[in-house]
Amino acid sequence: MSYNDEVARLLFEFADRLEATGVEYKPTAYRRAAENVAEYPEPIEQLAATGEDAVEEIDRVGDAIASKIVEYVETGEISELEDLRESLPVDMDALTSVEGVGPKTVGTLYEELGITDLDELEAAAEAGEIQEITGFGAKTEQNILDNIPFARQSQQRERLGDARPVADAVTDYLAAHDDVNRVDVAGSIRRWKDTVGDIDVLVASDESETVVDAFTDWPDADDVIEAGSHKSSVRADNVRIDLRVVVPGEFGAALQYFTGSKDHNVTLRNVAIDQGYKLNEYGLFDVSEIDDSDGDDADADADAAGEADSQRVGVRLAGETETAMYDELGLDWIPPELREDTGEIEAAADGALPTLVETDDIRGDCHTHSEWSDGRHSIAEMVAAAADRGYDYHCVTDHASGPGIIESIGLTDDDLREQMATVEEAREDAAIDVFHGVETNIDADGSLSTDDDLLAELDLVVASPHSALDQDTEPATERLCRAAEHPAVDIIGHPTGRMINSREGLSVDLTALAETAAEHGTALEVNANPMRLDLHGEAVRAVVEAGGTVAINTDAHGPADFEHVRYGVRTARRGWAEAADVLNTNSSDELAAFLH
Ligand code: DGT
Ligand code: CA
Ligand code: CA
Ligand code: ZN
Repeated sequence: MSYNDEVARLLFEFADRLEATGVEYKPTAYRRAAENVAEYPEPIEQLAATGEDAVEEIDRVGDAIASKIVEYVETGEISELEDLRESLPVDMDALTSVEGVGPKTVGTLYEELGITDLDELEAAAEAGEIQEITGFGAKTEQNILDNIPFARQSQQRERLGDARPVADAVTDYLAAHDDVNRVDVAGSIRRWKDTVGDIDVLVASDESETVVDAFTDWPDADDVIEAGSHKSSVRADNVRIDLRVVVPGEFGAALQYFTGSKDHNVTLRNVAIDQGYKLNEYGLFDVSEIDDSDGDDADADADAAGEADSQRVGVRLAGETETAMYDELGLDWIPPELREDTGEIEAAADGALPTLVETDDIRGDCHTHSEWSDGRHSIAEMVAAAADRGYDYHCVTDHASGPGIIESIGLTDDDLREQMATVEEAREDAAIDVFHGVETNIDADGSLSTDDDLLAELDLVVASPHSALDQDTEPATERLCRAAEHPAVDIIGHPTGRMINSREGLSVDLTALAETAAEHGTALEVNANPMRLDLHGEAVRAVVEAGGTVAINTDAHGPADFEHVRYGVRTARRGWAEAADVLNTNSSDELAAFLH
């Protein structure tokens, strides 16, 4: 975790704890400051060394917050935060991960019932104690009880967007080591799953102990969980990282094995067995000439050299590269995103794998915000940033006012008409095409927040659900289908409204939605914000199979958010999407044609 992130995290915690004790307004100020600290481009410890005044240069950081930052840099703690922790000794992160439980509720639950963690919360809810508290009722209590399992699970898995930068950092670090021959991630992070249990890292080297030492010495590692001669685990930024070191000649086999998924590996192993081969983490072997083949069951944790040797039997067909592992089995190399045992092995055998969409195929973003709503930059700045990225066009889609949108943020129909002139100005100075749209809201019944005539005038319309996100499947599906059928709607934005690890979102009949959207020429969004990844991969598959279109958008609130596009692309790849399935791989002219 960068130092700035670490400081930001403490400020967020400070805000939560203030709010829990009933303080108003101040928490919001701390959160704003925390966001800016996290985004600040230079290491904050350098500013702190110059003094409080320098720290106050950061937007929205005043003297009270600046002095706490300096205190932290100098002493390693913030005494006021320590006091707050002592007076409210609760696991704030775990408790607030329960949907509907905010810091304020945590404060009340502690005061009234002494609840400090998820187990105690569950016990109190089961015993009916929570509904006895003033301001709480049986319904609230039941909601809490219903949401605890999801919260527990989300405590155990990291969002891809949090883990991936850590994985990039550790692989960069290892790649620079002299004794490291090759390094790659494996496991769910290589498959770009939306959440990961841990980060699996694989290194090819003949000097495993030196590499393990370098790994446990990684400056960003917060603690070492275990260290052996070929394996080690550390924790960094709250994620566990598992390292395995293998000899270069077996790197491809290990990479294939530890990438998984488990289901993919089981089916692949059967393909090998059918051909008289043996497949394991050490290689692919022809065992047809061996009478006494006892190698029918490869043990995942064969760490002892003797046991490993017993797995290296027969004639080695492949092991150094992953491509050769698949090739020797008569299969095309399968992109990791597809390795979920949902037909990819059959497709690889038939030479029928899709040519998956790539980040370089994306030619513009169709869902972005500016300072007109809750973005942080002017329209002209966003357009310039899009042009700098090499995009061919940029779409301005600020929030319309309506259900789920804070009044000060949303644009009324009049605001949107007024915005037209500003977009026109930006267009005149722009090196790329600018489309003027809106992100309007889909109400619980499927109606839209913005006037139909205005929607028809705009270049494009993103319609998204921002309220009533706990609807049942039937009304939720009807709601989104009705929006997809609206003649002015081009894209359904973040269709389920889920927030990974914090809100499940609408449980939609995705096949029905995909078919309706395909029929009406409406694209369904893959929102690339790593908090969302909505639609998820399986849903994208439904869209592709229905012959529909997805749009991979970052929902950028500032230029830095454009970087999230890779998460959207990877998610779309998990749904087997090719460039032709993606709206914004089109040229400006083709996009304009789709929008009409
Ligand atoms: P995660 O970490 O829960 O997000 O998911 P994975 O897929 O990264 O799972 P992990 O870290 O437990 O193991 C990494 C890979 O190693 C997994 O995808 C497949 C492989 N693997 C692990 N254990 C077994 C096993 O018992 N049998 C087989 N065939 N493969 C295994
Ligand atoms: Ca893993
Ligand atoms: Ca693992
Ligand atoms: Zn939205």
